[in-house]
Amino acid sequence: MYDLKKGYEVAKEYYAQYGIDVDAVIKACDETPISMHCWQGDDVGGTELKEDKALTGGIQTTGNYPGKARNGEELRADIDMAMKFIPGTLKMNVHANYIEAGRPVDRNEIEPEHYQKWVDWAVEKGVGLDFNPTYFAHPKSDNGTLSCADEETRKFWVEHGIRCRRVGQYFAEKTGKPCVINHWTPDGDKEVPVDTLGPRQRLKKSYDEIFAATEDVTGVIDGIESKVFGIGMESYTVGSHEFCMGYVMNAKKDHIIMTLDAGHYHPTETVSNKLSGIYTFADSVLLHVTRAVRWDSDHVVGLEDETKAIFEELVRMNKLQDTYVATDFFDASINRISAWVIGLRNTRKAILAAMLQPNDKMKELEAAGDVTARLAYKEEFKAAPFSLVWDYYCAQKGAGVGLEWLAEVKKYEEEVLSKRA
Ligand code: RNT
Ligand code: ZN
Repeated sequence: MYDLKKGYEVAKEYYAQYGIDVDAVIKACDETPISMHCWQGDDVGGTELKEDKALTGGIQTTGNYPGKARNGEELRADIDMAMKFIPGTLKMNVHANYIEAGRPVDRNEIEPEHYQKWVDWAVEKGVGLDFNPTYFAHPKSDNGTLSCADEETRKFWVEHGIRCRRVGQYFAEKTGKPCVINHWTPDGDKEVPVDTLGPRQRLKKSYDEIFAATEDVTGVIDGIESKVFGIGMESYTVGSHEFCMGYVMNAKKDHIIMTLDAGHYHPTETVSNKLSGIYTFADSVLLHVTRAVRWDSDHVVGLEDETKAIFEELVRMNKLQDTYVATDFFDASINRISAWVIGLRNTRKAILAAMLQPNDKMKELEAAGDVTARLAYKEEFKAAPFSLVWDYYCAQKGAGVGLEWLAEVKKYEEEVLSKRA
């Protein structure tokens, strides 16, 4: 290992030249919560006690890497392992299908206590809990959920949404931290339907009913997530971007916000480009950080241009503290703990990198019309000694410097994961 302290001192001097206080940046970065998704650990399978655990709803995990968690205990053990190597404030993002009731419980019957094991674990670790209704991977989700034309089915899913908000309140009460709920419905069609309006009107009605029935719920924020298409539903998505944006803006409720998943837009559209337009009208946004490779969210977050651009935008707008940052990916082709570590470390790195820039100086230059200097500054910082700060930060947090985590995760794979059938 090189001299971390020396490296850090050099970096501090480098950034100080541009008026950047590295210690203050590290503190702010460290305090920014990232909500780590539980579903990377078992390919979105969940812990419901039911026979058919097939993943439906137009999402897919690809790969068959051995060692996935088979129950809540294994999943939390794996999460503990991953969290050791992810510096900074974390929350845990639980999906409703990660229920542990000790008996089969259908989605319209879930109760807060069915998630007690997550609550106990979170309280012990001092992390907050977020939640997600699971409007997919269920026999009643095949012909639509909240937008379903069959009234009985639609009501079933409305009840699920209602119960999820009550679970969210319970999480908030027990952890003392707000619970961010993300509502994503897979509803869509392989062909363009003749009636494209009806399903959207029903989806609106369902959300209205969920929120009306739970007006007393406190401590919960609700993201509404849109999507461009799902596998098998390529031509029409009920909860499109326009629909979800319209719903949120029209709801005019502080707790109802937009969820922007980096993998849910056309290939040339970017979330980084949408943020300031939305923040002109909204006070808060929920982010699903993922790596958009052609479709959706199954690739581990990379420290790549779009990930960096998202956080640069948020930092430069001074909106990072108003944004709920959550990860969303599910790669089954590599060691799943490594997937978490790589993706979450990259998310944290992107936050740190965005803060370690002369953002005020660049704003000044831009305001003064010096577009030449603006470009010069932007480009210069792409080669700044970022990793010296990152390594030091990881060391301080005991999160493993560089690739130190890899050997430990491999050891865990050998000792624990490989023994799982
Ligand atoms: C799917 C959405 C959604 C899911 C999770 C598992 O396209 O991105 O957020 O990934 O609910
Ligand atoms: Zn998502």
